[in-house]
Amino acid sequence: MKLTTKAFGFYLNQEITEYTITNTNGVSLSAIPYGAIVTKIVTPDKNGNIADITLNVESLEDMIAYRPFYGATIGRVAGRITDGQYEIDGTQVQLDVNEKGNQLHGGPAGLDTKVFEVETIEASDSISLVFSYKSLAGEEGFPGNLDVTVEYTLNDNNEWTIAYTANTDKTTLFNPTNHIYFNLNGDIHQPILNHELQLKSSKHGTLGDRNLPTGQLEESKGTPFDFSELKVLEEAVLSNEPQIESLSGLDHPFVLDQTVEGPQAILTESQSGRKVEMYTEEQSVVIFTHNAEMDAYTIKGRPAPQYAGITLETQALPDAINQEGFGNIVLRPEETYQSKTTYRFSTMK
Ligand code: G6D
Repeated sequence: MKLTTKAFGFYLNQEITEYTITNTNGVSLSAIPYGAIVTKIVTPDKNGNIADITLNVESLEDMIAYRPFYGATIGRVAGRITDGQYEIDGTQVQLDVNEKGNQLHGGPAGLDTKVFEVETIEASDSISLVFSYKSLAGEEGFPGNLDVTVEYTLNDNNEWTIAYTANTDKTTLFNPTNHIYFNLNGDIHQPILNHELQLKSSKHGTLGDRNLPTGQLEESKGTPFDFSELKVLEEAVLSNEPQIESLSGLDHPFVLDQTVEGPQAILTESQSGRKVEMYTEEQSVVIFTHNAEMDAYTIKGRPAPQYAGITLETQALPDAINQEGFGNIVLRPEETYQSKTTYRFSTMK
């Protein structure tokens, strides 16, 4: 195992360092304290050729200017909160809003825009980057001073584990995720439609006005949302199912079966032979297939194309605070939030 660092850029006169953990199999993970953003993950394909299997812009300037959420830590609450409002213990809370009157991904300056402190932990078969940040009461409208740590560990079994811990001094909400986009082709200019996906999920959430969850969970069996067996993404993403066609792809939460063993998700691409298995303690995963070309910025000289990557965003269901039966994202002062998700990288023949 090896840990290296290099200068990545400057933010508010502060140098931002990129940390790279490389294991003995040639798998590496790089991340920066700005937004605890994962800047790349390099893995070998079945022939031993290494490539970055994530989508990201190429500079800190672009991350700041365009806020694409690529690889970023999302919080305090991932996804959309209807009208940026909720009621708790008889009190109405109005959050800062940033998309069509709703709050998306933590608000106008969510955790993905904050500079975290970093500590490193080096063991014989793993290295961890521990990012910590104190989110002050009132930030983005949320009550409570919130101490957050996001720990990334890469080990010699090619497992990347994300461990979140948080404490608050006043009742608040917390439902973080990581917005990593995978492209197992190792080239973001080749769409992910050729990837295959399997999910241990039998229900998905539907979306309505302003992309907000309708509050309905529907059975996926026999629909384009059915990923009970490995299925080529193109079949779902290009389907004319109204929920999918109106968004030009997937942007939906899937409820993970709680009674089964992981991995709860498997993503593969047969030409490279690359495979990602996802294990999580979370109840759901949001699958987003980068449904539009992003031409405001370029990556390797070209706009980020439609279907440049796929996210597996583990979390409690979006808008849980306003939807019956969507799970609990309330964090109280006497509690400690803890949650882990692991992505395991391997190759098939
Ligand atoms: C998320 O669900 C959302 C998308 O709608 C959004 O556009 C993206 O993040 C940036 O996955």
